[in-house]
Amino acid sequence: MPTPSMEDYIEQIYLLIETKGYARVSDIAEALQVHPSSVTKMVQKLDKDEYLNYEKYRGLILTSKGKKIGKRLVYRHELLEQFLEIIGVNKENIYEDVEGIEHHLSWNSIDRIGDLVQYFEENPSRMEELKVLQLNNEQ
Ligand SMILES: [Mn+2]
Repeated sequence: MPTPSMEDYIEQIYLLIETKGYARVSDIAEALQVHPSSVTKMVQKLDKDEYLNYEKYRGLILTSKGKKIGKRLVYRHELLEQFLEIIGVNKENIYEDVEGIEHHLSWNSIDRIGDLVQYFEENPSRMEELKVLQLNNEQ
């Protein structure tokens, strides 16, 4: 099992490869706001644990294990953003809140949150009821 920090790296590497086609150490450092030497260290660990293959001058590619996990981590992040948006969390809090909770929920909880998101998407009138309730609570 990857640690929370490893999950952050795998998630960002997956996103970078998906959007740019490649993930350089400098891009990962920028995305995660860390020093490039920390990235190199972590990338070596991820290579050792077979999440990716890293060659100093040729860059890195995710293994099938790394891709599979990366995809799930990106899905989890996006699902939690959708969830917080549905329950009415202010837009400016959503990204940071997801970064704070995403590593600490079981996949069981993620799946049940997925059901709830689907439930609200399929029943927009319930979403309206929730908004009315929230407006009443704010008064
Ligand atoms: Mn994330």
